[in-house]
Amino acid sequence: MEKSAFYVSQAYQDWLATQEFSLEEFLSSDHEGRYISWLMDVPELYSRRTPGRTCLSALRRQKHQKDLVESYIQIKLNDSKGCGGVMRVAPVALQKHSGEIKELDMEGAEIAAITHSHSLGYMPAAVLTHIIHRILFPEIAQSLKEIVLEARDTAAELFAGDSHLKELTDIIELAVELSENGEDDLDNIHQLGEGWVAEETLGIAIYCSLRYQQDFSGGIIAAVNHKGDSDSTGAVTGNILGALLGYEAIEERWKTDLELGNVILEIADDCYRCQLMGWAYDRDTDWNRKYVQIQGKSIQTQGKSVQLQAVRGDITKDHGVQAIVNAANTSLLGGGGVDGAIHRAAGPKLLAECRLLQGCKTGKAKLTKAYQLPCEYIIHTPGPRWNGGQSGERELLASCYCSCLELARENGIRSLAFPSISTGIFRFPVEEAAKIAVNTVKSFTDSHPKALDLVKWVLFDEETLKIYQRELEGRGVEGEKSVP
Ligand code: AR6
Repeated sequence: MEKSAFYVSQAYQDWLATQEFSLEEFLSSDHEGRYISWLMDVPELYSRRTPGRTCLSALRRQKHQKDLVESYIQIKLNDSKGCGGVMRVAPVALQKHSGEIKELDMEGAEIAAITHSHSLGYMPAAVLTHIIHRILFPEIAQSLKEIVLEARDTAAELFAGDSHLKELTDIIELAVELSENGEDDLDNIHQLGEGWVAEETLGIAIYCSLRYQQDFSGGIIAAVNHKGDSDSTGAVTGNILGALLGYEAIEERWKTDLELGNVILEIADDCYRCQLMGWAYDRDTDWNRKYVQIQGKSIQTQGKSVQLQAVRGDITKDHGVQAIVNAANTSLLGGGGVDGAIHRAAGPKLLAECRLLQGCKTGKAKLTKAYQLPCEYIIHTPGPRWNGGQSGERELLASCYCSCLELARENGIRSLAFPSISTGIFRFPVEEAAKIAVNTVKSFTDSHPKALDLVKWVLFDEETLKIYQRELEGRGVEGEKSVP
């Protein structure tokens, strides 16, 4: 399964907090490291707007889950086929997907299944995902009706053998048929049901969209004027007609003064930009910061205490960290030692990005992407050149470590690897450098216990490794040995 359902489930936990706490309570409690989205900074969201009970109870049960769930469809949390799942799934379809469309449909179903475990709760989400994706990324010219029928067929294939499948395909077919009969909307909609359950919501939305293919307002007005769950049927109809007709087709009177309209547009823009980058968090650092690792949280590893390690190796190889530190010089344009190795391994794009940074002062740090290196970021810090110890070298070296750790924290980087800064070409005595390095990192992690998961030193030679290990052991941390 794609990771997206896991990320959505974590974002739902953010939302759950807004239903359980006021903004003041949230801010005054110890939630650092527990939430992921910038939306937690939007005060209006801390408000209960009759959330579905199924949804609340499903999310409360998942509260303490930390690991990647293989399939929400397999984990039955309830037997609900309420419309909450299908109603929230439309953004999945915005992905420019390179594989088969049924993989995306399944992703939609998986996301609906986070809260609704009955197959009629999640199968309609697969159908809606399919419809919206085909509208936005057509492979051949197809009418909306053809798309709907294709979505039905794909669901029939995906969920073959499900005992409720026929109820879903029947309601889709009925919606298509009714949309062509010329009768009154209300009578037709009531034949499809009231929209409280997902297959009815989908049926009503398909009906309204087919009937009002050129008329966004007409479709929405039909979808919200019946005695059932009209906000849900209106929302799903809006998903389909919005994809079909575009933002401009939404009448101005419905867009002006829309509550949280700016927040909605910001999320839409973020989705669009992230999609252009192939949903690659490392390329779209804004997305990463706003939706994946905000507040220094890495959702796969939350809750563990910080690990400090010294290992022997080449820092340009894979050490399972998000960022590596480069012992750079103030030009940031490359050099010898570890700096040269990092530039060679990352490729020429690193130098191109470094040129834009206009250097860096000794003791400070700057961040770049990692390009061909097996991590996400490089933190570049120019260490001090050893000049007998009377020129503030010790303070500057400590400042290198502090600046790197601060930068990591600000960017949600939870694991990083340092080389032995300044002890090569800059000739800082290794014993003293190791003491400063370990002391500085230790006091940072003591004062920010939730900011990081792992700090490693990746040391090139056995002698340097032994010195760092001794320092770590002296501070009660056991150094881990590894073969280069
Ligand atoms: N992986 C891990 N450690 C390494 C690697 C590697 N691939 N290569 C070298 N080291 P140095 P400095 C170790 O000289 O003293 C550059 O020209 C090395 O054995 O790289 O801070 C810059 O542009 C030593 O223990 O960095 C600056 O001008 C440690 O990394 C200047 O050198 C640091 O050695 C910075 O000098």
